[in-house]
Amino acid sequence: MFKRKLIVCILILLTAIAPYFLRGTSAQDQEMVFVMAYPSDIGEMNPLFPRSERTNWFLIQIYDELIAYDEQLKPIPWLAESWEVDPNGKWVVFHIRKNAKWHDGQPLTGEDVKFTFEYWKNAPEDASGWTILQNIESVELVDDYTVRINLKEPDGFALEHYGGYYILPKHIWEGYAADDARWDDPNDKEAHIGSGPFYYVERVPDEYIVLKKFEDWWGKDVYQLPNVDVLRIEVIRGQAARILAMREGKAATERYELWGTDVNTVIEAPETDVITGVASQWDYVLGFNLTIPGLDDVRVRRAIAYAIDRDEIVRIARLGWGTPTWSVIPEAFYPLYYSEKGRFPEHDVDKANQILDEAGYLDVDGDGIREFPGDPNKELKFDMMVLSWDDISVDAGAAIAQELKKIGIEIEVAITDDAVMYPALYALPRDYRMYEMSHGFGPVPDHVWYRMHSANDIDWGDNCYGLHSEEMDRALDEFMRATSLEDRKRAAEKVQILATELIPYIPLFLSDDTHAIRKEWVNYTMLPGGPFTSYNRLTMLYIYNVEMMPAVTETPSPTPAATPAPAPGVNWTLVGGLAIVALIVGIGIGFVLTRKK
Ligand SMILES: [Ca+2]
Repeated sequence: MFKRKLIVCILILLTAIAPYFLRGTSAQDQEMVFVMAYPSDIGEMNPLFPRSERTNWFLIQIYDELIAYDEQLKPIPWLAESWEVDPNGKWVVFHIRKNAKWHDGQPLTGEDVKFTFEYWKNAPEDASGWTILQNIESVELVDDYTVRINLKEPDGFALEHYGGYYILPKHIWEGYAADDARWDDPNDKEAHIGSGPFYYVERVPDEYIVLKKFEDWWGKDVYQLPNVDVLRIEVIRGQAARILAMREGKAATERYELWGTDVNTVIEAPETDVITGVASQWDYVLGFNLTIPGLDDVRVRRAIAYAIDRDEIVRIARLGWGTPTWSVIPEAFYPLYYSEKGRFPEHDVDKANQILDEAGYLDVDGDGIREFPGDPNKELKFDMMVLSWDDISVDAGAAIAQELKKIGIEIEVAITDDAVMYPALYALPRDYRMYEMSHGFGPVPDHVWYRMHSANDIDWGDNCYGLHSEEMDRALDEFMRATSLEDRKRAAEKVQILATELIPYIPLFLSDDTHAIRKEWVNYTMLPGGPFTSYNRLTMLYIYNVEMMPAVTETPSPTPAATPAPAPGVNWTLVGGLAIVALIVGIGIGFVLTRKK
């Protein structure tokens, strides 16, 4: 009898002190703060008009979409717990979760979803994904939590397309214009109410943004609440400064990849690791304004395509951390849809020069720069915009200028900030000649439609080249409408072949996904595009700081990281905690056995 009481006392005592050990002494009651370093501020907050992937990554924390993606880029349930898709691509039905709430506590229903699609469709044409929405015939509320989207033309990517819009609160935005200034007001907290795993707290433009974990998030029963309590986005200009911030513990990671020169610095630093191993979503391209004399001549663009030496560019701009891309649907990212027949030409300077000679662009005065046919006063000379805070873009631009010099085309590299460059490329009327930078890939290769269909030659549309080709439009329409894999692959091949003939832009390379991260941050999710793409919703649920949370007792990630998380050193607090747990279990088993007797 006495013995049993003693055991019970020990059990109670150990149960009481075990959490203390398991949490870790220094971290007890401390909030887990995750700091993401950005090279530049988000600029806008309106979820209908994100202009950069930086903004999208901010937005996915606050707003839910109907679907998300796993490591194989397969759609997984998100705000929609299930869906049905018409085999003929003419409708998609989403079943919305019944327990979702907005950050102000209001329930989220099918009304909000229907409102979102109608509101977004009626927004100005420069709203993100606007052209896709114009294919909506009607949005039906089947019941309070079931929304059916009926389409005018078939859409083979209907699930991925309509599953990918930020769902907006009707009770806040009904009656306001989609581009109302309220959306972008950092001081108007109600204007940033979403239903996502984090809620908006504060933004000081060009400095920082603070988000906090939403304890009432619907996903707590389906996935889990984020381990992180506070998500802070910190604007830190210059990669050297961001690496320093990481080494000093002021940032956990940064938004973009490391430049080649910094990869080894980060590997060698004791505080940081490099995450790598999946294809990058960053598609570096050389793009042309097709309305500019000279660049409107496909022979000039073809000569440039031959003059490009991708291996050299990857060597110079990426110090080898890159993968040349030969098609507008690169094999490295979309192996399913890549076609050998749609490859851009191999590097061949003689062929490039021959094309220009035959087209009549000759260097009449012998100064090394070619002139226009019959016009000795007009040289083949263009400026090329590159993105100032992206060293990869800047270095690749310099390499391209060297390569084009060899074929008598003079390039002046214009190093510009995004605040100058994006409007020059995307806002009408466009004001650029050539550019070289990266665009982000998404889970499905519909970027070819956005970039090359004439329907997207609109204000802030992705067809910033001004390409108008009936043949390309037809191939792209077939590609988007195909509902069988065979049809879609056939159309994708046609698109790739046409891109090598029309050459609105030249694919250059994907940078390898090289992310710097402080070693104590573990359990991120790897999918094509890396742990911090704007369609990777899992990383910010599962990532945690091992020093603050040595033992994850909650459900671990159903989608564990593909790359092994950095191994933590021996944590004696953890060992102590686990020893106590083992002791409790042991004594408990003993207790049960004793009772049985
Ligand atoms: Ca000349």
